[in-house]
Amino acid sequence: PSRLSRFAAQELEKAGLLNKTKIAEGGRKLRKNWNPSWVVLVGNSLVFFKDPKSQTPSSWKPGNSKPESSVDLRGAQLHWANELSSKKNVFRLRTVTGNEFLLQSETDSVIMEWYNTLQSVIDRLDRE
Ligand code: I3S
Repeated sequence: PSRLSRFAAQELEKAGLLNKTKIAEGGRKLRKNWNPSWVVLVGNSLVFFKDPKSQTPSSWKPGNSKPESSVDLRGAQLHWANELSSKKNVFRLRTVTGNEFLLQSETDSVIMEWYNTLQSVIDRLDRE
């Protein structure tokens, strides 16, 4: 199965454009590299795509766009992290495998909605 098809049967909860940088991989610190990312919350996963605006129109077709990476939200931790960046509206998402991401939006309401939605999915998975 393609990397996309395993998400196809699950419920799409939210999608939008956020600034993203990965700051740790398996607990090992990484150098920041902020980039716009198309972020999709589907089922128990947060899926990252390259910013469609940075691609040519023909390369952005739902059927043939491959996720850049995805994150399993089960057991993940979410914290506001404005101390980790000079940018405003930053939160950190840490997975059970020790991968850490910062996500950011210039728009307060956008980042609040993402924070609340992600926290509710994480809480739901914790109760399962
Ligand atoms: O936490 P840091 O290291 O101050 O993060 C900044 C740097 O990663 C910087 O990259 P270089 O050090 O490779 O030039 C980035 O361009 C900045 O965006 C990072 O800081 P912010 O405050 O934007 O998260």
